[in-house]
Amino acid sequence: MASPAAEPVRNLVVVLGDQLDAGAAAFDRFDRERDAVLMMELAEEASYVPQHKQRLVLFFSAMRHFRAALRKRRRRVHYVTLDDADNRGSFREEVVRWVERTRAARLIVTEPGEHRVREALRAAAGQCGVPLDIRTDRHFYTDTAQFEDYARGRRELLLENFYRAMRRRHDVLMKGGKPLGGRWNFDAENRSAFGKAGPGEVRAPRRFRPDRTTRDVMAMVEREFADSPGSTRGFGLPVTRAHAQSLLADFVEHRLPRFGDHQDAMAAGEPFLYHSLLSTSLNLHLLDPRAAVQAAVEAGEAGAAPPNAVEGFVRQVLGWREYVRGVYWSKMPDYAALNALDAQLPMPAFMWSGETDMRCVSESVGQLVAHAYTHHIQRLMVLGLLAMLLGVNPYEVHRWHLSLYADAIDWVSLPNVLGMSQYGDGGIVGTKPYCASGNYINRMSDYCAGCRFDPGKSTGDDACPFTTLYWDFLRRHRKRFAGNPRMGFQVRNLERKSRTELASIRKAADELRDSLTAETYL
Ligand code: FAD
Ligand code: DLZ
Ligand code: SF4
Repeated sequence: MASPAAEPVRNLVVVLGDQLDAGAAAFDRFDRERDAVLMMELAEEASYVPQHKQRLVLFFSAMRHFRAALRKRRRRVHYVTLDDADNRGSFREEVVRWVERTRAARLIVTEPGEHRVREALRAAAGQCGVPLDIRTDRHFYTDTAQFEDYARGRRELLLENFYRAMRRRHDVLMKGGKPLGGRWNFDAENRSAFGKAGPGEVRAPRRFRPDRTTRDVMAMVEREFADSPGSTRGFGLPVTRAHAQSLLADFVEHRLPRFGDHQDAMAAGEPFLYHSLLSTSLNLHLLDPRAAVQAAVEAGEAGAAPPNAVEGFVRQVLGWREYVRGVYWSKMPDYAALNALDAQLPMPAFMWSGETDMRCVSESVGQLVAHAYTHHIQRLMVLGLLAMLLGVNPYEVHRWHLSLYADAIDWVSLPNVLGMSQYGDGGIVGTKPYCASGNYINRMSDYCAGCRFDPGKSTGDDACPFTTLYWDFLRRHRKRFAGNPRMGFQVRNLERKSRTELASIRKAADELRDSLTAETYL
């Protein structure tokens, strides 16, 4: 601890909970004698939305492990625990306290992952009258200025174009200036369902037994956040770089080979299937995306994984992940307020508890509460889809997502939730809304077989709420989508329905909206 008599600190390097990389730009030219690191466990970050207990354990435990790694490198670390009596609880107030305490001449931070946090740090620096040096986040392939350059002058920010540019620029899956295997994209080969036989036995992803540090954090979270969603029980996510490397190896060996075929498939009782579970490690910067991409590419070269798996995985990490970050920083802060479909309903209570007859929803929310995780297609085509069809406010959906998913950070959650899944941005991230009826879920999963509703029906006692709401969604937004060439097929199908049928669907949808949103959690 610095005492008032100690020498003033030259640079105080602020490390946020999702910046756990000793090679980050904030550490460039770090001088052990004159500089210090500041890390803070903050009540505000843990409660500005209620947060899943496993998410809290992940952040606090990974932060404490990183503190140990820094100290091992003999870097001076001021680490404020959540229960420290002097902890003022917010970025702004804690940074001010520590600048005063260490008499630091300058603050340094790697670009935060959230606009709100960047502004809080700026406010703190302004309040103390010290310069704030915000350094490029080298974790990402693309820095924010490069994305701005890329986006400038383009009418549309299509993922596919950006992805191809990334493949070229970083020479990933390229041969002689052309895409390896002659194709940029194996998307059409990423959509196999499991059929009646189901997925068979699926090997569970590697979990990491909580060590003493993690167990202390688990006890703290159970004590301090007793009312938060979920339980710390079963926590097994990576909290160190070594864990993250080990999970990557486990994925490449056991799940990557089938990742491509079944990327979009869902199965009851199978929360992880062939997904990597690497999002928390990537987002906390325990794992470099280049290492993940490289490992997949090498598996492809060795013949251990087929092209649709390798390309599918590379597209997610080198394509989507970089793209949504670029969109976030080029559109914030206005992006958060977009609500193109004027959706205003609250999030239903069953989206927190899973207590509903809709089997696809109860299964997905059940997994979410158990693991602070669901895979992509459950996010997009079950939970996100239902919220959009109902007309839940897109920022509320984002807040719910931040609450329950361990991997949610603003830069990645907001464009995915508000943009991709809710079409709140009116077509920046996706050129059309991801809207579908229960028939899609039936095709891609075994949920409907055990559900009391019938995915083919839009009215009647056993009508599937997704199907009812789907037709009503098209009806409500028909004018907007009629001119969208990618929606032509869906709009034409709507137009085939008789006025009487549409009137019954509308009545059923109105009743559903009332009943499903009658109870809310917050
Ligand atoms: P895998 O299926 O194994 O994919 C590999 C990796 O690719 C992921 O770890 C992730 O880093 C990256 N990736 C895949 N798709 C995306 C994408 N659309 N955007 C950014 N990265 C992607 N991802 C988050 O990391 N945090 C979020 O808060 C988040 N919110 C989402 C909300 C919605 C509504 C949707 C549709 C997607 C969201 N995603 C988010 C993207 C994706 O669903 C998750 O990254 C993925 O499910 C995490 O599980 P995994 O690591 O097993 O991923
Ligand atoms: C999500 C989170 C939580 C729960 N707690 C902390 C914390 O105590 N200290 C911290 O530095 N970061 C935390 N985070 C991450 C932040 O909310 C935010 O997402 C990042 O700082 C953005 O870069
Ligand atoms: Fe979900 Fe409808 Fe299928 Fe039931 S019938 S599982 S509600 S899609």
